Amino acid sequence: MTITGDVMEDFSQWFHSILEEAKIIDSRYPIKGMSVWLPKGFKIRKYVLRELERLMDKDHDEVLFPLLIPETELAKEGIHVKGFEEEVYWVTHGGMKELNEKLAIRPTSETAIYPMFSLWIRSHIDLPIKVYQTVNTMRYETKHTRPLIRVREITTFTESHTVHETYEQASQQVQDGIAIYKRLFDILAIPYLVHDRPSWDKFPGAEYTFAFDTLMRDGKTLQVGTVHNLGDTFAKTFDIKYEAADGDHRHPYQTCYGLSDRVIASLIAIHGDEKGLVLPPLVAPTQVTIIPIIFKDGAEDVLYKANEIKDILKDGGFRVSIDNRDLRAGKKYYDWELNGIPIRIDIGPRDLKNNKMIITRRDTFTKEECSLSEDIVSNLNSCLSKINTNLKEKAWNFMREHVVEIDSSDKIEEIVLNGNVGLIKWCGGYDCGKEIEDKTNLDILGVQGEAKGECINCNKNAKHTISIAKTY
Ligand code: P5A
Ligand code: ZN
Repeated sequence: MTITGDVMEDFSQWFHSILEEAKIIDSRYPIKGMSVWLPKGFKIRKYVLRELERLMDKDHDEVLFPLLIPETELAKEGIHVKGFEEEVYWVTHGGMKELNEKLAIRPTSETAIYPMFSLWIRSHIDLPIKVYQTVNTMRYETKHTRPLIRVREITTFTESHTVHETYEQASQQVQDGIAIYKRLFDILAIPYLVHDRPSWDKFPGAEYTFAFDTLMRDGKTLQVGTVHNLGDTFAKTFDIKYEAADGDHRHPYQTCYGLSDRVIASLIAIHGDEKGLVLPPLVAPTQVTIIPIIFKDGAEDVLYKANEIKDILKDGGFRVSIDNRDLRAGKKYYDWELNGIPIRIDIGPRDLKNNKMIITRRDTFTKEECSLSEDIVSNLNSCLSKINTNLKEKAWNFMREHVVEIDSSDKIEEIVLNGNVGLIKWCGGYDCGKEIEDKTNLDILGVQGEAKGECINCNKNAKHTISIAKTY
C-alpha cells in the first residue's frame, strides 16, 4: 500500500489516505464527522498539546467546565445563540424521562463559563482572569465534514477566556493571544496569515475577530485559530460586574481565543509528502529510528552497538526506537518514511568496522556519515534543529509564493483557483465586500493593510488591501 492521491493535484484524497495509512485516526466510526484517535495520532496530539499548554500555562490557569449548558444560559446572548443555533446538539432526555429543560452540548463554552464568572468576580482585585481548557465540543456542521478539518465532535478544543477591567486591557490581551499562537505555529513550522476578519465573518457576539489562516497544498486556506475581542457584550448579558478602585460598579471587558484539531491537520498536511508523514522533531512520536543492517556474520556485534546507541540517545532525551523486526531493510525504510520519523540511523557490519553510522534525514533524504566516537547526542541535536529550520523555511516559502497581488476583477477567480491567496484593493464597503464574495464564490479573509488607488470592484477610493481565497 502507498499513499494515494498526489499532494498537489488531489490533496483531499492524499490527506485521507495519509491519515489512514499512517494510522493517525480511523474515520470509519459510524457517526458522520466523528473519528477515533489511534495510538500514533494520539501521541502527535499529545506532543502538540504539550507545547501549547507550556505556552498557555505561563499566563493562564487551566480549568475544566461541564459539557452541558442549560438552554436558558445558551439563549441569553442573542447574537451568539443566533450564530450557533443551527449547530447545537441537544440532550432532551435522561433515560426515558424528558428533561424539564433541554441541555445543550457545548459548541464552545462562553455560555457555560460566563455565568460562573459573574459569581466569581466582585472587585477589581479579582481581575484579570485568564483561564483555558482543552475539551471536546460538538457542532452539527452542515458543510462537508472532513477528518480533523471540519468535524462534528471537535476533540481538541483549547479555548481561552479572559476578563479585564478596561477595554484597552482586553485589546492588549487580543494581541497577547495572537503572540501565543504565533509562537505555537512557529514551533510547529506552520506558516500563517493573520487577518482582521470582515464584520460579516466575526465570531457571533464579538466586536472583532483576528483569525489565523494557513495555506493547504491545494491552494485552499484553512482557518486554524481565532482570537476575539468580546467587548462588554457578554459581561452585560451575564451580569458580570466588578467594583472599581473608585467604588463604581462596572462591566468588565472580555476576550476569548481557541484552537482545534485543525492545528494537527495542518501539521500533517503542510509537511507531509507522497511517501507519508514528515513531522517536526518536537512533536514526532519517534524522533530517531535505528535500523541494524544484519547479515549472517557479525549480527550480534551490530545489534549490540545499535542498542548501545539507542541507550545513549535515550539518555540524551531523544524518543528513539530500534527496528529489529525480521523484515528486509526496504520494508523498514518504507515504514520510516510513512511514519515521518525525522532521523534514521543505519548501522551494518561494515560501518561498525569503520567506526561509523549513516544518518538519513526524512525531510531531505540526505545522508551523512557520523563517527561513532563523536558526541552522538550533540550531533543528532543539531541535525534535528536543522530539520526544523528546513521545514519552517520550506513551508513559509510555499505560502509566500502563493500570495499574489491581483489588479483586475476579472482575474480574481482564475488566479485564486490556481492555488493562490489573492491580494486585492477594497473600498471597505460592506455591500461591496459581499458582492466580491458572491461574484467570485470566494471568501474575503480580511484586511492585510492600507491601500491607495481604486477598489477592485466598485472603483471608489480603496481603503484596504484584503486577502481573498478559496477556504476550507
Ligand atoms: C474561541 C474559543 C470560538 O469558538 N470560543 C472559545 C471562540 N471560536 S471559533 O472560531 O468558533 O472556533 C475556534 C477555532 O476552532 C476551529 N474550529 C473547528 N475545527 C474543526 N472542526 C470544526 N467543526 C471547527 N469549528 C471551528 C477553527 O480553527 C476556529 O478558528
Ligand atoms: Zn468597493
